[in-house]
Amino acid sequence: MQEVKREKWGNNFSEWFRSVLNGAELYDYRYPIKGCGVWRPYGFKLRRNVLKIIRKLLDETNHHEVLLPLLIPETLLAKESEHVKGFEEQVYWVTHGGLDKLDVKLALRPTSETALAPMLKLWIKSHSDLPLKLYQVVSVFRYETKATRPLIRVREITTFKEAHTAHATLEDAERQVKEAVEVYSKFFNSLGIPYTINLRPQWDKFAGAIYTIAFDTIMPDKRVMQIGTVHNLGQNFSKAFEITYLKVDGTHDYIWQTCYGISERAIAALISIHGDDRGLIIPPSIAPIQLVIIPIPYRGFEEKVYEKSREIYEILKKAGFRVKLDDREDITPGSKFYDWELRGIPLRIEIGPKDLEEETITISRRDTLERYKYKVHEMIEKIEKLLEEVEKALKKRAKQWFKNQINRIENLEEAKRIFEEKGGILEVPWCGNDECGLKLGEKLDARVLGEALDVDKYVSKCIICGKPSTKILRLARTY
Ligand code: PR8
Repeated sequence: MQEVKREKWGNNFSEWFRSVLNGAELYDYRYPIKGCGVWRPYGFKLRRNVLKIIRKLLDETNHHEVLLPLLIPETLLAKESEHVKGFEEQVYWVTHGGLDKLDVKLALRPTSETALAPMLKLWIKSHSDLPLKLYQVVSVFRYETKATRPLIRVREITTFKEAHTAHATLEDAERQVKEAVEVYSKFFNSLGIPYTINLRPQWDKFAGAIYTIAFDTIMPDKRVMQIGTVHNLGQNFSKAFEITYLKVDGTHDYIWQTCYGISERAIAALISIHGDDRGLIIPPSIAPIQLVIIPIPYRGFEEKVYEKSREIYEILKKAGFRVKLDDREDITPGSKFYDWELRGIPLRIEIGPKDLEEETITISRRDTLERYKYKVHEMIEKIEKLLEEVEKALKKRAKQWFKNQINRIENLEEAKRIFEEKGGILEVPWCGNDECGLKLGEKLDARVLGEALDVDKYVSKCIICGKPSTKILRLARTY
């Protein structure tokens, strides 16, 4: 039995990640603009399957897909003062149309709150127009000054799924925040990406929001990546843009808003969390190719082996599997194994002379490298079951690994030691005071992820000031 190794994956993650993106032909980061990459056919198919899930979840909860312009005039972008302050260092500007200098500079959207606002003002008249739940999947541009990395921190975010909602009351906006958290939880669950849910500290909220809730996952190098955020915007934008609606009692009020977004970071997490030293392992439910058939020709049996392989391919395709027959004749089966392992195809089917004789197929699992033999007449049922098993096993392994990277500690010295040694997420009892959070962040040279929202009530003493505490604060080194 071959061994599943995760040494390169864990110890040299950056290099592993780049070599997998290139080797598996997912995403090419050699485009001559920093922070921009190209989705290649295989990566694009994976991206499409991931987007299918989020679109379904949003459509089912009464969100409607729209498409807003890429350009935002400076006058609009600058209307909400916190928002523009937060983004001013990250905006790309269009200053010319051909040879003419533009009267008003145009921003390449870094996000679309201010593009949508003047339209909401036109569309929303009365309480019967609310709630309004919209989303789009587009490119946004951010001139990131921290180190850029393919998919993880890009300057053209090509897979920005942003949702924007409008409500009659604060309560309804709060309900929407809960719904968004639920939608994202389901989304990440279906990709098998484990996460924690954290209320970001006030100093780290979205520019223009009253608060931000974030989904944070842990990457193989034990550093934390923010993979989704839900923001309650209160009435900040509606006041700046004067978006009001007619209430039932005949008076007017400003609308309440929320917004939430994910990006290709979800795909980066998916790729990273399930991989191993041989490359990707894609969960069967979203794998562009679930099964690859590799003929093993032996002298004298070549034609028969290829013929049988084609026959099996047709049967499996008809049964609804996403299957690929690799019948390239100029490449050895060994190199084909390597190719498809790197691309993370969940199951490999080999067909050799022995299989011809015995009316069988030989199957190998990508996640555990275990091998099985099935009779052809029962293979459909067996493969269905095996795909389900792989899906479950991947999710379980990811969850287990994730759990092991979270350390809850009540003593400051021990917290320091464990955090230095193990990285990952540190959980400590916390009085709720920002100052204590900041102090601890400085002591550990870590980022404060915020208050854990996905834990049970916890009575203890604040690790910094010693006052009674009921909250858990999370910290980590982050991307
Ligand atoms: C909003 N407005 O914009 P957010 N590369 C890859 N992914 C990124 C990058 C980047 N440079 N920057 C952010 N993300 C709100 C909500 C509309 C939608 C990802 O929120 O600025 C992060 O996972 O928090 C982030 O959580 C998400 O986009 C939303 O961005």
